[in-house]
Amino acid sequence: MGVAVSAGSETNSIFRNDGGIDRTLIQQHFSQLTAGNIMKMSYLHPSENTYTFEHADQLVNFALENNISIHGHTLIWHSDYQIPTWMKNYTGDYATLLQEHVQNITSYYAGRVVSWDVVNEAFADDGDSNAINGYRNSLWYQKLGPGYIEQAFIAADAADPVADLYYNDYNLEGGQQKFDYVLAMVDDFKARDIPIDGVGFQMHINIEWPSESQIKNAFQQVVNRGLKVKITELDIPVNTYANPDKYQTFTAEAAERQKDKYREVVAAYLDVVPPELRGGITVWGLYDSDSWLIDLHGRPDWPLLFNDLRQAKPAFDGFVEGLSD
Ligand code: 9MR
Repeated sequence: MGVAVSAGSETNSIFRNDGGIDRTLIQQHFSQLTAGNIMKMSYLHPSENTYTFEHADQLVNFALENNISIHGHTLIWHSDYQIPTWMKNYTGDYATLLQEHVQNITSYYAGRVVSWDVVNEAFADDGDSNAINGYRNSLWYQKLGPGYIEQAFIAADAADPVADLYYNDYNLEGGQQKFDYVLAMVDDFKARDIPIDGVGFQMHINIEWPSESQIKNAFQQVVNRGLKVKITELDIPVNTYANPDKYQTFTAEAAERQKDKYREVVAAYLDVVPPELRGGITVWGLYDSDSWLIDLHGRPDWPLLFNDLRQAKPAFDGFVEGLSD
């Protein structure tokens, strides 16, 4: 049971003066933390010869003092805003850059971080006209070709052979072709002994999509390959792309539908994924207004387990029912 948190000097940091209520909530309900932002590339490695671990260390120390594990997010990502400027402008050897970046961070946290999203979002969305053989046309792809993904896994494994290494992405669970490309990569990695332990399903879904059978089928594909399944970024908004303005307030009906979907996801996970392949379930934020979705669409939503008063919502009860189903 994990949750993504704001930390360091972020607005909603759990370490701000009145963050005690959030830290208590975390201690009560969660056994793993992911940094929502502060362990991304630009935060940990802002210039070529500078690594800034201070804020991440504060989070890692808080977790370990409370018997909470840390899932590292994320070593290599395409996101323009999260690639430090020096990396974009680099004129040296990108293979060395990538290897050193991954190895330095992974070895620094070896023994303190139990698992990593080694590469995040390397595959393109269905219909992306810039895609190349299914790959996202990212800086990494442009500099190194598809081989950058395995290079990152090899470097992470060399620096920390114990941590679980995940490939992490969104829109894998709704029947998209993107998932086929991910599975082909997994099969190729396994055939060539490239070290990978699991697939992270971000699961930024909503109350209407995907269906239970789509979710189960996607998990099953990874289980069939003997890899771990981790739900890494779960949130379930009630307003959807198809119905963007349906709920202007969080009605009792919306809360019940959301509760049902949380229960469905958790129950599907436990049903399909055997204990030894469970990487766990992480929700992407602690309380509703902490969610990235609020800023994204500029429309109201309530996607998480706790409301802004830090009270458990029906969604929380749905999650618990899913665990006991
Ligand atoms: O929730 C994160 C938000 O606060 C950041 O502004 C954004 C860009 O760094 O990243 C969000 O988290 C993303 C995660 O790192 C990767 N999967 C998608 C998440 C939501 O955009």
